Amino acid sequence: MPTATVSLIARSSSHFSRITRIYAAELEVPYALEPVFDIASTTSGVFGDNPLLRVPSLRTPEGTWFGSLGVCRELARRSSRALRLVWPENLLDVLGSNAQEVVTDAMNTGVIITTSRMQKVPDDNPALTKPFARLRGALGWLEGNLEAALATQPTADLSFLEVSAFCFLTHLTFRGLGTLDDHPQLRAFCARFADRASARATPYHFDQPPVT
Ligand SMILES: N[C@@H](CCC(=O)N[C@@H](CS)C(=O)NCC(=O)O)C(=O)O
Repeated sequence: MPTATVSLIARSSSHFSRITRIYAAELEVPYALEPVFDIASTTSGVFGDNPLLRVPSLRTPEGTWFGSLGVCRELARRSSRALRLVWPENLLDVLGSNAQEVVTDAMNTGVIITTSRMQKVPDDNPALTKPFARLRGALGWLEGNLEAALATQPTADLSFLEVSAFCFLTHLTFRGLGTLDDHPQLRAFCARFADRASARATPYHFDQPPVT
């Protein structure tokens, strides 16, 4: 069993973190998970010195990589597996490019709503009207376009679009931010991706601090 030389500063309940955990599993890069228990902290040290005070970050001997995309790229460089990977900049078709934009923005919108809820802002607060409408719009658009967008991608073993879409859609129901009841295409996509060992190994849950 190879030992981990990198640490993932992340949360098991976070959709951006799950993207990186799925990449690490697919790329077979071992890592030590350093859960961030206090997501509301304003101390950057809690987030691996990420000044944005967000997860995930990847601490390596060379430095710490901030954010899911940068972390996944570094995991790919550290992997000895020759996987064919599709990154956002490889999505040259309008559908693929827009799908990545919709997924990433919707994930950020999920963070806004979740953060507001943590501050006891009710869902019917006018400040959340547009974020919820944006989520509904994203779901409707993805229902009609995600499969076609994925089909425009170059042949690959793994794409950032499919991983981030899976993490976004499954997080939506985990966090009670929305439902896929009226989105059969998206349910089918999630069921398909959920079959991967990397998805099965990274279910959402809330990290529990050690009892002292
Ligand atoms: N651009 C970043 C976004 C990371 C992000 O928003 N992470 C969320 C958790 S899913 C977070 O740290 N939320 C806490 C906060 O925004 O204060 C990425 O791609 O990793």
